[in-house]
Amino acid sequence: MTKNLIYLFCFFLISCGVTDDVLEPSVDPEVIETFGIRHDKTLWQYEKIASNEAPFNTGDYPDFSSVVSLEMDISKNDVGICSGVLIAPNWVLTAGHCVYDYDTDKSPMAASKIKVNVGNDPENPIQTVNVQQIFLAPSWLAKGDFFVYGNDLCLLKLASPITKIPTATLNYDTSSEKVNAELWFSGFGDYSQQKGQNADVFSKKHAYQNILDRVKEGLGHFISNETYTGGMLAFDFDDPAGLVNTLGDSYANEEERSLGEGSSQNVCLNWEGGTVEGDSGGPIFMKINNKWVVIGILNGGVTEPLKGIKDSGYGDISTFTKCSSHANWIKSILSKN
Ligand SMILES: [Ca+2]
Ligand SMILES: [Ca+2]
Repeated sequence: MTKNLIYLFCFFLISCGVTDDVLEPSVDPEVIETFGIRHDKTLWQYEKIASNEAPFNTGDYPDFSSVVSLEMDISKNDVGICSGVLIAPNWVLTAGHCVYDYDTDKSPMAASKIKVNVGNDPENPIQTVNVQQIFLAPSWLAKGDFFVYGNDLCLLKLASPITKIPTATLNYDTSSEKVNAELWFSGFGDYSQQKGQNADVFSKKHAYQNILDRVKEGLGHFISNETYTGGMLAFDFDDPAGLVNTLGDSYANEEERSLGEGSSQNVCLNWEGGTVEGDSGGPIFMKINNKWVVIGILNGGVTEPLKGIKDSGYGDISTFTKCSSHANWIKSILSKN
């Protein structure tokens, strides 16, 4: 591959003019350093989960085959990487910031710049489909100050249907995302910082679990006399020793506070993980009425929830756009197009 791989990810961009008190981490990060997955597990295990290989092929796990990778021609020398989920044979749901055009400084980019890869390995996709049209959530703007409104969503209408994989079901019920629920996330973010990974090839699909720590509703704002309301979901990446619990400790910076009040357990699940760059647009699944459904799309993360904590390491906080907050918009785009 001759182009650079640029894995897209966003951090909240809040300009508040307030200097936060920054705390030192309570433990030496060197002691518990990791990247995206538990330090005592290996990446191939998380890739196996995402492939629905036995024993991960029962109803205890979502079917991750609806998770697709997005390849964006963002400039002459760069390929952008994002993740998304197939919600109808010709519709992919992803994050709004994934279609930002760095060449023109506008959003969305031309639909012709995006390719959708099906399968677990973007280097060897089982199907590749072009995008016909991009629909940004109506209140989403390209500039970062809208990240906090829970509206970082985008629908891609495909040029031809994807028929080789099942579609995921979206949750439209705004009250069913329960704090403390078990979740699974899946995406194609960049694991080249893991041992044995090659930074010049696409990372494979991976999946991991976590616990929903925050549900933030009613993030309203006005644009052109219209009121729009978004929602956010969030979880933290707990370490096996229970030493770092960023959404459960007493320190919260401005970005973390914008996710609302709440607590978090210091429980590291068997397959706990945190998001990495390029996971943007990937879905979180929650079991509702005995069925795994998509409740959120990865938006990004909180910047340095504790001083010294590394991105995608223990303590990292991932933030998601709450899909049900945008049910009416999603339904209307799918029915009219
Ligand atoms: Ca957690
Ligand atoms: Ca926690």
